[in-house]
Amino acid sequence: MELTGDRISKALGTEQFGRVLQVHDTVTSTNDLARVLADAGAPEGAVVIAREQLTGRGRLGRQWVSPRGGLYLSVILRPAQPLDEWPLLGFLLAVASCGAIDALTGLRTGVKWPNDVMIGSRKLGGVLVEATPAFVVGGVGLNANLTPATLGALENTATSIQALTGHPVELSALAAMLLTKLEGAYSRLRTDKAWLLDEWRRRSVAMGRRIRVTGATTLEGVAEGIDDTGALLIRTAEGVQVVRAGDVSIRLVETGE
Ligand code: BT5
Repeated sequence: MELTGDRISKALGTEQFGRVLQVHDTVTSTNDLARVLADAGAPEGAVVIAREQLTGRGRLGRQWVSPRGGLYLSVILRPAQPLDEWPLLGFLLAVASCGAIDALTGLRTGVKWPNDVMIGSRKLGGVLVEATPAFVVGGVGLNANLTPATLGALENTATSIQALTGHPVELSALAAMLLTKLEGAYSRLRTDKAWLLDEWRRRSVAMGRRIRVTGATTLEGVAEGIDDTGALLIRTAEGVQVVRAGDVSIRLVETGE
């Protein structure tokens, strides 16, 4: 069943998120369109969705492979929290994505720092948070109904809901469930940051495992968790190091044990 604004609206359990909604067929990047919309004064919770993206992007200028069958969604946020707490919005989007997928499919999804959506060591989705002083655009890409053929070169590191469950998920229902979970989590974040951090920790696939951090710094050690600002704690031979999101990636290191 095709993804449509009508189907999403009917399934929404929100007051605000997704009530201003654009659904496009093909776009460059939903984050770009959402930014234009936000600049023009769109309210918090306004959403842009596309059936495919031509230049979908990840963090640090990386590409996000965005063929038909995936969900590509960007939401405008105008958070009241201080700027230094905005990194938590990435956790929020990842945790809400997990909640939506689990509720609709019965899968048990996890997260990998800073905000990958995972099943085991395979990537099922990603989150891109782009902030300006006036607003934040939160982008989510979920591999819903992608086949191994459409995943192409990513076949060994990525997976999709369809590949895992054996049947497609309804994209409009997935979008509506994601927005419903997101609105609930976002309003909870105002008074209860601990809930979000706990939920993220509970879903972490790397906790206690050997990881390698690459980027501005290169470190290898055991993932100890996250602190209350969302920074990653990694135990290395030199002690516990704090890694902030930004110019870094982490990989699970297979130890063969
Ligand atoms: C992310 O970046 O994981 C954030 C992805 C966010 C995509 C959404 S879609 C809606 C909105 N509009 C956009 O233009 N973007 C957002 P990062 O952590 O940098 O991961 C990127 C890396 O993941 C790539 O370098 C590939 O290795 C891998 N990758 C690319 N496409 C993938 C896919 N569809 N599934 C799994 N892995 C993928």
